[in-house]
Amino acid sequence: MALLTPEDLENLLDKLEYNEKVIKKVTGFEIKQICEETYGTFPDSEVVGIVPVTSGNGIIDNFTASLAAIVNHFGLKGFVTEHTDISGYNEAVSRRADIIMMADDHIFIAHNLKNGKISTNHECTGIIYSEIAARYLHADSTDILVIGLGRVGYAGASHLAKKGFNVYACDPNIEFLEKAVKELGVKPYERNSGKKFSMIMEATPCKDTISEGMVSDRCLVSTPGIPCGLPENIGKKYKVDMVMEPLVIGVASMLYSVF
Ligand code: NAD
Ligand code: 2YH
Repeated sequence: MALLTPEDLENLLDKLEYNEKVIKKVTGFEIKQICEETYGTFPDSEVVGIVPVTSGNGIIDNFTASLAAIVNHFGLKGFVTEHTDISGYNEAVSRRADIIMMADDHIFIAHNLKNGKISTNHECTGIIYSEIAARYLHADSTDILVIGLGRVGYAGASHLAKKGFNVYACDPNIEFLEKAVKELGVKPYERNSGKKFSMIMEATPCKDTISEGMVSDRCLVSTPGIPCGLPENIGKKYKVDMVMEPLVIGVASMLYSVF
């Protein structure tokens, strides 16, 4: 599994500001509004305790500090515990956190201690990026392509299928593709089919996953994938709008899902 790097976390709020503008332009909504409507929730002055976790590859420089900045950006009070791991968890509860956020190398969770709701970053990231793609104002049909059916992409495809979209998907992992066909009713996307999309959600850890044959003119690519799957020349040639941001949008989605 790909871990975030300290470089991914540089200038997060600048990247957010750019993406806020793109999201408003392509959907007509702000991220907060999309989260509110997706989960039917609103913030209520929750306090968020963020616990650094040392297991596995250990602390990622700036990860918990970035989470605190994101929490504050969305109008909540966030603090990073002085202690790590179990001691940090105990400290967060003692300091009256309503929501605990913490991540190891495999999973990143938000747990609301007041209402018992728990969310994962991979599922909430899939939901919010697919929801952004689904709201594209200039979509030419309800056909949408999901590239990558791992943890994030599967959650996105599932969200879109539940919303009634006509979901096409591809993944070199045949088991993942067959599972999505069987459980979600997605259609396998054939690269040589000539079918192009005005809405694409990309969720892979690979470059250049988006090829010229997939994109229609002025399509929207909504992608949490790191690195970017859209080659620059294709983006320019087809005047693609792209939503791509390494952490904040997914974290906003996690918070709203547990309010
Ligand atoms: P994952 O490893 O569970 O799934 C990735 C999937 O992509 C795999 O099933 C793989 O077979 C597939 N894939 C690889 N190459 C492909 C190709 N050319 N075409 C189609 N599918 C291909 O990973 P994940 O947890 O789902 O995360 C996906 C990406 O999203 C990673 O880069 C991760 O770092 C990133 N991520 C970003 C955020 C964010 O907030 N921006 C949050 C979570 C994850
Ligand atoms: O980046 C990660 C993993 N890829 C899980 C995220 C799921 N999308 N984890 C962050 C690890 C943070 C570290 N333990 C810390 O600084 O607390």
